[in-house]
Amino acid sequence: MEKPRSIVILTGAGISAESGIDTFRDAGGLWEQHRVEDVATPEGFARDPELVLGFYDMRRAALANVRPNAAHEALARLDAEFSGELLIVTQNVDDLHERAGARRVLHMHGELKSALCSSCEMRSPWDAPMSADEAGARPPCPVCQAPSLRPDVVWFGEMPYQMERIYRAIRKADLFVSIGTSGAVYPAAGFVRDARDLGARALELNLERSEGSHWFHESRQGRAGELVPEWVE
Ligand code: BV8
Repeated sequence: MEKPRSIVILTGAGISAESGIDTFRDAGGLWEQHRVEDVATPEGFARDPELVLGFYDMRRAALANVRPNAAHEALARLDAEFSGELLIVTQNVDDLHERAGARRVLHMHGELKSALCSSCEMRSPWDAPMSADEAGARPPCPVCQAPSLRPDVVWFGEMPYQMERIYRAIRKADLFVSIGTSGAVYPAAGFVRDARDLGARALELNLERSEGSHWFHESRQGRAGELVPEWVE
């Protein structure tokens, strides 16, 4: 294939696995410790806010102990060197793409290091616990001071962020690359079909075949830390 002019890259938990961040569905993954219905839905948050806030506090705090891996670093090099259109759409809520130096990153499911206020609906950078302190007080929203912060992540049943911007990029893409995702959750899992229908070439780089592998022109199995630098070079 001649050099692509416009690339969309979709990443999932598998790209951060070698950095030591649990994936969702692999054995011992995040969901195994908590039922997804309990911690990644608005209903779960309404039912037990402290359980959900604690789940995200733990994951946010863990970011201090992990570093980007060779896959994040390869994508950051691509971002710096590729003169065409490039968008890294990540389902991940960690900050490893940015810490590797990537700039054209879109977090469609939000970010651990951001807080959303249920009162004023403003989002603020956040890197502290959100659950109540020993006096039972929740931290105030940096904008309106209300004690109504929630994790700025997209839960099941909630609309992912910047979908129009993502579909605009997919419409222009002549290459769609999916890295480290099980293809289990929509609308992200459907992007490969949209890209193919619009004429893009579709490549999957994943540890094992995923639910969507059959939609890709090419699917390579292996660790992202090896496959991504190989592909970027
Ligand atoms: C919406 C953020 C509508 C929070 C997440 C029935 C049919 C179709 C759809 C639905 C349905 N019922 C409900 C739905 C919709 C639902 C959905 O898709 N459900 C699924 C379960 C069927 N989707 C939604 O609700 C979405 N919203 O549809 O809104 C709407 C419309 C209008 C108005 C309002 C609303 C929102 C979904 C977002 C949920 N939030 N995360 C948080 O992080 O806590 S989802 C979460 O799981 C991730 O963000 C990601 O999106 C998803 C999948 O996880 P992966 O990243 O793929 O990780 P996983 O562990 O699954 O896989 C890891 C992969 O890596 C594996 O394949 C493994 O082999 C590989 N791997 C491991 N190690 C390595 C590796 N690869 C390479 N190298 C390695 N070393």
